[in-house]
Amino acid sequence: MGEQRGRDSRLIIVSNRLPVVLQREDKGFWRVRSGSGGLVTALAPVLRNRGGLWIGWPGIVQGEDLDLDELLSAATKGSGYSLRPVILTEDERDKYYQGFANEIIWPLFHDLQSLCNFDPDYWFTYQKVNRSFANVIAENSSPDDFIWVHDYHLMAVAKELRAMGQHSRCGFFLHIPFPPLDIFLKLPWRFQVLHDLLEYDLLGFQTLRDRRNFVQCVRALAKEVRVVSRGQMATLRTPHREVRVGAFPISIDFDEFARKSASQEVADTAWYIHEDLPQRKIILGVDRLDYTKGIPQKLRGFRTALRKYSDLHEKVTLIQVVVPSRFNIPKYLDLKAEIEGMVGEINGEFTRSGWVPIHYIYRNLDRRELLAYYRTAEIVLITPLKDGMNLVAKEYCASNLEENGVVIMSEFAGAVAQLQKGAVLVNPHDFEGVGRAIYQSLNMSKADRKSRMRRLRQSIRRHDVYWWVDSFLHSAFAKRLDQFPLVEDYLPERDVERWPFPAEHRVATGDGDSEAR
Ligand code: ADQ
Repeated sequence: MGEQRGRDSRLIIVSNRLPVVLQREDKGFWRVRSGSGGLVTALAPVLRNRGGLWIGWPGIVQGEDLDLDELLSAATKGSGYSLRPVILTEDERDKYYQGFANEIIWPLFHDLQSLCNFDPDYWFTYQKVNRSFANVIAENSSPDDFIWVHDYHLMAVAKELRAMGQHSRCGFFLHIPFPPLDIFLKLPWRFQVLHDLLEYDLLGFQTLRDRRNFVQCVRALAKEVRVVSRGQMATLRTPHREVRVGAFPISIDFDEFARKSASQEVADTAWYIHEDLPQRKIILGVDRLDYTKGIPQKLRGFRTALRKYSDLHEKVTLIQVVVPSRFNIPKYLDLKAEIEGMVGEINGEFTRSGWVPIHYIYRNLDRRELLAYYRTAEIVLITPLKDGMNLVAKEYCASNLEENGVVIMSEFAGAVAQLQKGAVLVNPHDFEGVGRAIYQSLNMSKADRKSRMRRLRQSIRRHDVYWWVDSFLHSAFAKRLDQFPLVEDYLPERDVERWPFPAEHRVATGDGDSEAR
């Protein structure tokens, strides 16, 4: 079907957030910078020069005094694609984003149903906002375009588009896990959500486990659907359409990470980090502040290692980076307090003159610093209770140019399906096991570390983000990324380095100083 479409059909990416963060500064200036997080990291390279469109919420609510169109077009000038905003009211943001997405679907799909707040108002607003997204898509697309919707915030967009009489090809990728039937059944709107998803032409999941969970829910809740499974893909025949369902493990731009990690500025920063911690082996944790990431469990595992193996004292340092996230939700603030309390306790128990066992960093790191930590660390410790994929594991491997690092990873991260042969696997609830894995990894032979890391790097290099995009587009639309039109006058090579945006842009609003434009 894709082949019959016009050659100029564009790729339209739709996600809750646009890949930018807007910040109000002094004197009424607004500042735009590129967003962080797994989705942006993965999709950033994809639209770079394909002339497509990215539709999403810019993160501010209705009523702000700014010229959004001007700001967004300045931000993407020369990037080869454009951004279209979906504006939310404060009430919509609270109930759709913080409510339905982050207080219902996020915990439920990570098997934490006891944390869900099943407020019916959230569901009502979720549908309304999905309709607003569908409206913006309908206004800005033609029937030949390919619409690729991302993540759990937007499960009902295809249904809304169909209701408007729009029949463009629509694919959907879920970045988080899909839960097993007995957990999905807890959702008060389980029939609607499942049927909404069946309005897409392709549904992509991170792992075969997620795909299997989804198909099991369809078998149980949508009896009218016929399931035909064939290898990696399943086909679901509903009374109206054929829906393909597949597993597409998301990845990173491996070569880009490897190249940037090899740069002199990253090497220099890495050298300073080690210089400040002489004779120490560094264990690194990098996680968004989130209860799914298992940060307290990681700290308990580390404490167990220090209690049990006294020869680690004064020889290891855990550098735990926590990226601020969702701080408007009380549970996240509680988690922050819990983590900081534990760091304090562990440091209080073990610190000696010249040795502090945990270095805790609570802020966004810039790319150079992040890569320097990846390059410096002997071990990366990743302990989510459940995770769609986990890109940090892949980024660490891509940056480990010396091929001597060790990945300790939770059995419950989606990345395990791909990385299990090279990583040291742990159950994050088993503190003794985590402690043991730390000890064994620190004592692993050089040859063992090298052969494991080689295997990991080969697999991630082969299945990088471009492979992910191509596999998805091919399954959804019978297209490869390079079949979308190339934009001739996109960024010169030197500016691509600084993608997504050539520089930070500031646009004045009101009477502010406009020279900074
Ligand atoms: P996240 O839950 O955000 O993503 P993850 O996959 O670990 O989780 O990605 C985090 C991203 O943030 C990484 O790309 C990392 O480089 C970046 N980052 C981490 N620390 C940072 C820091 N201190 N400063 C700046 N950037 C930082 C969701 C799902 C995951 C899934 C991804 C992609 O929860 O399971 O892997 O989407 O699908």
